[in-house]
Amino acid sequence: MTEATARAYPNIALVKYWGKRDEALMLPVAGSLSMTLDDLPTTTTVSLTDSNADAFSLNGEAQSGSGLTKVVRFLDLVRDMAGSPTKAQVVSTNEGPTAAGLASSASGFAALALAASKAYGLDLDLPALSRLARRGSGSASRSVIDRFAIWHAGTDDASSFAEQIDAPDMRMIVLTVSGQKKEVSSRDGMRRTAETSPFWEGWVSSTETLLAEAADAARAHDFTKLGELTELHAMRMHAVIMSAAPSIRYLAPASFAAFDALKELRQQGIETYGTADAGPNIVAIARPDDAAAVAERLSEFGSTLTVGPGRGAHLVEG
Ligand code: 2P0
Repeated sequence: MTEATARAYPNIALVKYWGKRDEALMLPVAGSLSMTLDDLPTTTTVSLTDSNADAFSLNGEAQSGSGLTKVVRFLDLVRDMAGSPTKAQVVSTNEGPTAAGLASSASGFAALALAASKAYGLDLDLPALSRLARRGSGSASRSVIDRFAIWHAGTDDASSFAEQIDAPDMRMIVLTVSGQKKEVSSRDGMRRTAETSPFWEGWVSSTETLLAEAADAARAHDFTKLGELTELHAMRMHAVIMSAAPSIRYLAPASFAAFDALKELRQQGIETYGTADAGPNIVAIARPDDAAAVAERLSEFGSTLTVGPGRGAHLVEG
């Protein structure tokens, strides 16, 4: 096969990834746990070409600069594995606005890992595909996996990959409070936090402990415990991020107001918990039957999208 098309979805972490122990290999300081979404896919076709350079187009626009460089470096990894010098054309489409604040790098590199490995004739098992996707973007290691994923931090390339974990069925209500591009990228923000926060060691060690508890709660289908740990871990992540110098603050006033609204809903008997990535948008989790009530309450703060657990990266017809 010299051409392959793959699709992958973003994922939202319940236990967050924030920090690398090895930037070249993209090894995280701690493990993480996420849900792969069933909406906002990236679809990517990789075709081997006779051209003397790789080409990459995203949503119909030819890419140059850092966007192209990231893809070329990733293709170099695949060419090393396959022992092939051949260049490739990569055509990628993101459904759903990148500005929704959902990491398109996760769906993007998960789809690229599968499409490129197939186009170059590699037949990778799931752990190998997750390891490869990780090299493009850490969180992409989790978008390879169906439904819920635990990314084992590992200590080297071989031991750092995601695998499926059982978890209670849930919905995520994604609240977009701002479509603005973030000021500090996750990659730069992680580096600055690790280099300057006096609380860094506490963040790393407490994440490992909390991940073990969250994984137990997920396997036991204990939604309450998993939800409490999810919100707690998001608060800890934003706290350590704010403690960087110069300080980084991703949450906006509307983000805090939305967390307060989730607390009110809990007091009214609707169990929902929140998390937030490297931006002001909030993602609430709820049992399926409660999702509509949560979405209605959150719509006061911006637009909402309700999603469920979705498929990991998979091949589709081109
Ligand atoms: C996560 N984030 O666990 C956390 C929470 C953002 C906040 O994974 O440098 O885009 O490409 O490995 O994967 C964003 O980090 O960063 C992320 P790189 P990535 O979802």
